[in-house]
Amino acid sequence: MWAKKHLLYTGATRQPFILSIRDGSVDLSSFKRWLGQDYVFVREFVPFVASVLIKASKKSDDGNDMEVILGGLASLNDEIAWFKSEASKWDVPLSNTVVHKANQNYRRFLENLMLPEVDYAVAITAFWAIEAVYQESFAHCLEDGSKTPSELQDTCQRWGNEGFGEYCRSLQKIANRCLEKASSDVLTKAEVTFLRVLEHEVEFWNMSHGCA
Ligand code: HMH
Repeated sequence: MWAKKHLLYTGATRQPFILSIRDGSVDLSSFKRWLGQDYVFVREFVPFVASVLIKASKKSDDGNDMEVILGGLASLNDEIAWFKSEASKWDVPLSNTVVHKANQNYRRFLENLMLPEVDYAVAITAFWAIEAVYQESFAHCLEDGSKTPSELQDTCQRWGNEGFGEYCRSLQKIANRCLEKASSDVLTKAEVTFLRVLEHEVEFWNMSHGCA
């Protein structure tokens, strides 16, 4: 299980689309496709994060969880505004977007995770993994030696910046705390959910890259 996780995590954060941004060879039509599709994704991600917030308010024994998740929701507010301005800069229409299969599948997966019977530990693990993949992927495009095109720097900064990294570590801490106390049944569900997130992330990059 651990080997599989590690392999998939590397696959999700070092996927060819990300590597093409990092080495400057990225096809801008791929980037635009990603932009339009990710906006649609984020509009489903917001209610998912809201559902995690509700679970935190009911289940959590640590008062700080709510603040961290609420901070995440606040940054999604900025993110939606950013998508709108970025889309107009790139001439990507945001209404009537044809939602690609991989995106539909990912959105359906999130919908299922919003159900009240899904344990807080499982939902927060998914939430952390979803954010962490973007953080690690885009931070990789900002490292020394990367040749990320200047017009994509802003996108990479959005998720690759140190503050976002700190926020991901806060989510990870919450998830770890919940998992330490979880039953083996919940632990298994969280592991499976984590792997599913990675698979959906890989599919999402593949779709953007035009290989799906
Ligand atoms: C597909 N995964 C996808 N889109 C995002 N915006 C994030 C993760 C991080 O918020």
